[in-house]
Amino acid sequence: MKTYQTDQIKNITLLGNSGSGKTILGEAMLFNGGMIERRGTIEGKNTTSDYRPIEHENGNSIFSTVLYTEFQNKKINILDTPGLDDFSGGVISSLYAADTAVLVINVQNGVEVGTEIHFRHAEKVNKPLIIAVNGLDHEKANFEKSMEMLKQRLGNNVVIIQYPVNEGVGFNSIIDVLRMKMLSYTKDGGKAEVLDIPADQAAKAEELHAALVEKAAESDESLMELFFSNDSLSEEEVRKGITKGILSRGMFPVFCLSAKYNIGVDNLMEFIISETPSIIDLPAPKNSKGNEVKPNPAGPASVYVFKSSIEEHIGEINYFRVYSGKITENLDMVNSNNGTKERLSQLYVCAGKNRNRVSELSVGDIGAFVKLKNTKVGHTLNAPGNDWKYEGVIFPEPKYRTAIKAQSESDDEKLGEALNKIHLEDPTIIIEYSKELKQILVHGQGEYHLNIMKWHLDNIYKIPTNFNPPKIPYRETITKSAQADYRHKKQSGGAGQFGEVHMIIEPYEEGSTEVSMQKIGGKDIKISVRDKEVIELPWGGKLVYVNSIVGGSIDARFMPAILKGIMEKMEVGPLTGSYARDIRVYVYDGKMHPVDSNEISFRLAGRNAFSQAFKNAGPRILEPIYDVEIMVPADRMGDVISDLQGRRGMVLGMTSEKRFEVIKAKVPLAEMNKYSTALSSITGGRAMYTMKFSEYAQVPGDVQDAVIKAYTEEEEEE
Ligand SMILES: Nc1nc2c(ncn2[C@@H]2O[C@H](COP(=O)(O)OP(=O)(O)O)[C@@H](O)[C@H]2O)c(=O)[nH]1
Ligand SMILES: [Mg+2]
Repeated sequence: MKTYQTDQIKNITLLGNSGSGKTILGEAMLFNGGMIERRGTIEGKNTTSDYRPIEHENGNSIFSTVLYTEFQNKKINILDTPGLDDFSGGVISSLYAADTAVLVINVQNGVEVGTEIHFRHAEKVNKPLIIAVNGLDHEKANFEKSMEMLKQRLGNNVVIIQYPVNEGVGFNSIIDVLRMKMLSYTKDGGKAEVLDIPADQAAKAEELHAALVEKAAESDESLMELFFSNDSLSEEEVRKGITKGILSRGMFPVFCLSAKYNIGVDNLMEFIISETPSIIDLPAPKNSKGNEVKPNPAGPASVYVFKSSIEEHIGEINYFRVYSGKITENLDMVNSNNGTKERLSQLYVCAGKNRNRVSELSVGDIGAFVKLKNTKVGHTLNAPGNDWKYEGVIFPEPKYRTAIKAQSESDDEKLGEALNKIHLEDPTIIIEYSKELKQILVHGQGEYHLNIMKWHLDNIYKIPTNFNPPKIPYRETITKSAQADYRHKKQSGGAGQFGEVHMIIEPYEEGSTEVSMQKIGGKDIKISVRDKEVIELPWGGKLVYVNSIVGGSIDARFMPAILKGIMEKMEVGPLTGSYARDIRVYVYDGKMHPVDSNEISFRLAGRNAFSQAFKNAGPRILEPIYDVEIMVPADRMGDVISDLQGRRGMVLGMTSEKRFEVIKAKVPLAEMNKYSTALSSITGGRAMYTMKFSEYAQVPGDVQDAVIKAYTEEEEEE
């Protein structure tokens, strides 16, 4: 296979709502490049991109797919993405690997939920974007309405390069106001016949041409001056302006397509080859040293793995993009994430599940390797002697969770392995083995996302599982001071046991200090701090352990045993068995026996004294609170806020951004169960949200009662 040089390579990602025709467009691009002999269809389950069993089952894309094609002796790498927001991981990593996003619009519907969401993803990473209005052959095609919606929702940088002459059934002609030509297709599509603009279209074409020229001029000062002095620009000058406009996201040009009939696709490919940015034009990525890595063919070899997958008969495949130098077969590289040496024994370029062996890849190109030992998505490989790492793909935080259990215990180990593989292929599925909750938790982007995962467990891995409600990691703490004495004594037969501990416990707050006098039950107890230990608890919060023994009533050598006893109770809180936190303990008095005192005795005395004191110290249950940020269209804001209030949420603020409102709130995790599904039904799928752990807070009294009741019932059952 031919080696393409950096200036011969363009990387695009296809974005857009589910059903807009991304996969079919990718198929047409492969066909036009001579990569495939006939175009597959969704219904025929034979497209290059949707090759996985779940995609055949569902009739749409679930994973992102790497494709490539050739056009005019240049290479276009294409990343086809899933349209549903639950699978945004594939969209985000594809945006990372691509230089330009092609936003596909279903012209029957115009701007849909997924259109807006994908547009936001591209906006977030400042990715240049062009628009392909697809499906113009459809009887319900409505280009005018789609344009109106595009301008209204995506703004005035949307500018027409093409419009359809005869949308609807029989659609075959497009006016291109950049070239000022008409593109006409036969019923087989493919290559356009380039004709003069017919008289009846001249006025409209002129008007749109003028608008395009003006927009192109805006992107460059010298073009603007030329435009003012000559009142027009040459096609070459307009193209220069468009290229600049796309690069700065000052322009989102619109093209016309029927991907199904392969109409307009050749022209779009030509435009991508000639006008969209390549790796050379885009801001260089930064390495771990904060230095820009210029796309230098003579530089040290460096690649970033943006996607991993597991394929039948082959195993793990890693897809990478070359950031510097030249990648050749049998090159020795070092994984800078874990220091492993890797030899690139086999190098491929991929179109779906089809792989072609290559011997060399240039900067900017996308390829794949197999059989690496320790390299996974997110890793960087460098020529030996270099330890660059890139900032990398930032996947969205999980926002939906469930507990999972194999139906048969004998599948437990197999389930663990399968879940690890699933995470490798889709980093937005996160597996957590919670010792605390005694559950395996699976975190993802939504209910549908996890149902698809379950489909894979059932059908591919053949492991029947059940989803269960995830438990909440509650915490326990106290709200006031309390005192307890406990004597542990066993003196019947054999060696005796004796230990007596007097302690006071109080709530610990960050920055607070020990007090010298405690008033307990009307009695003043003097405290003199001799020693203290601040323990950072592994589950969050602190325990402060204060030794204020006076007159040697307990030997210092027994203090660790008392602490051990306290910690046993901190790990299994007295209310619900949850971890306890934020408590200060003063051990201020006690008694020893000259013969019978030992560590065990003091451990038990410490544990029981602590437990008693805890119960009298106004114990409270704490629950995890999450910071939730919701982007919502203005007309649905009221509904979303009242729903949040029903979830014990506290709305902190609202701000307006370009095309939507942003609500910030704090919501208990216990109330966020199935939120993605609920939000979607309130807003017709038009909202997006993120959630992130914020802090622990006390639960209201009625919730506390309910939680304790549920815990007690569960304990009784066991
Ligand atoms: N009429 C018509 N149907 C199309 C066109 N492009 C795609 N489709 C159909 O729309 C459906 C969804 O297409 P697909 O490529 O899977 O959309 P994706 O979800 O964006 O990848 C399929 O049934 C396609 O056959 C088009 O240009 N015209
Ligand atoms: Mg698709």
